[in-house]
Amino acid sequence: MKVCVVGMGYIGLPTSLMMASHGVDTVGVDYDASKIASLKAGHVTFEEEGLEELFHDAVKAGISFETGYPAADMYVISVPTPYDKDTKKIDASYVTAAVKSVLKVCPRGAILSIESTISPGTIDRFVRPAVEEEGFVIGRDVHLAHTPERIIPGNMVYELLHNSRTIGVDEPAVGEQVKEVYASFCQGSMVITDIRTAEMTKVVENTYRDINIAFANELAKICREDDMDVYEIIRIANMHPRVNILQPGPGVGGHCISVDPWFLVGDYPELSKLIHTARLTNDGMPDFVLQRMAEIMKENGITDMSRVGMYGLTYKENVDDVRESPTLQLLERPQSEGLKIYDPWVKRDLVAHQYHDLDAFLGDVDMVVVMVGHSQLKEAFEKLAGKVVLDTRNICPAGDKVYKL
Ligand code: SAJ
Repeated sequence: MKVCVVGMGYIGLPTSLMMASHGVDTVGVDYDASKIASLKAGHVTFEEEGLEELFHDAVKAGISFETGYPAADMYVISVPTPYDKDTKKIDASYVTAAVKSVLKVCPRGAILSIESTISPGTIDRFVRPAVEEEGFVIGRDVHLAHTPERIIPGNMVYELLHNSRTIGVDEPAVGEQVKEVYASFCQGSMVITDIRTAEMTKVVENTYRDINIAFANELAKICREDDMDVYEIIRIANMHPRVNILQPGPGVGGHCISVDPWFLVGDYPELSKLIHTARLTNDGMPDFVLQRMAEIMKENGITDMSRVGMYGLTYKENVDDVRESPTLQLLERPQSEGLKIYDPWVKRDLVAHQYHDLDAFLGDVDMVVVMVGHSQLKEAFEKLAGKVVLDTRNICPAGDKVYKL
């Protein structure tokens, strides 16, 4: 079976490489010519543990990269699904545009599988009508599937191999065909279900995590109020066999957990109060960090914001992805004016007062706010000696001037 993966982004690229390196005849497509040129020249387009090696294996196995859509038996559509920040509803236009492009070239009987995260009901509301508008009969001319990804940035290669998967289809026989493609590399179990269940399950998984993190963040605030150690409390509570609380932090970023719960709030505003509150709690964490910074600055007689530095600009540790990152959220607040910024994973200039050298950055600040727990810092805590530190990730060893959330 020939597979065409549409969209060479954070999910499409590793998925296509995994298929190709496990013997599937695979083409990776993206309309961004510069991305395809760089892949053809032998460069991966983002940093991720194990991705280079996987890329070389896939190239050796014969993967090709194109800007045009080829004829294939199965299309895995992995394009962005942004959401409207005001209405909280999904913008399915990239998905429907990709589907329409595929329909121009796909042979009769091809499978079109949406790998992007979509809000529940998107396939019924947007994809089916788009296919029918082009004169195709679903189930006869083409088949639809939804195969939502589950991999976590920072551990994508391992999780692609080992996570279980959900395959949503209209017809079980099509599910078996899709399963065969993923079985080329996936060692986890694969569940075949209907499309709506697959859509909903994916969003539910990320919403569950968002609510759990919001609970941890709320506990951090409660514990701060009366000077209790939230980390110790969570550590002990988690020793209970049925308790598993996540960690508080400076907020929730990334393009998944901070976005997907809004799909449910946007579509079911009256029925999603808990989900909504959790979102607001997590989105409010950058303000809580600013409040903590103000208290700590006052206590240490620091009055000049330009003597304070934020360590970390990405949405979490050891990735180069800055989408919706808590640091970027915090920098939108007027109180952040003057802050200095450094992140070893962000090579381009993204924000004002950004440094590209840790020592130069530390040389210019008296206080460091640890926003991301990159390994670089974990291996160099001694460099923070003499600084006032606000450690929002609970990674720094205890010290006189080390404050927690
Ligand atoms: N975070 C905390 N405390 C924690 C865990 C995370 O504050 O205890 C923060 C992180 O720092 C980050 C944000 O939450 O800012 C999200 O990070 P994450 O590592 O929890 O998740 P993502 O967004 O990288 O990946 C998630 C994963 N979903 C689940 O674990 C349910 C991944 O499996 C999905 O494939 C991915 O979303 C996606 O693409 O949907």
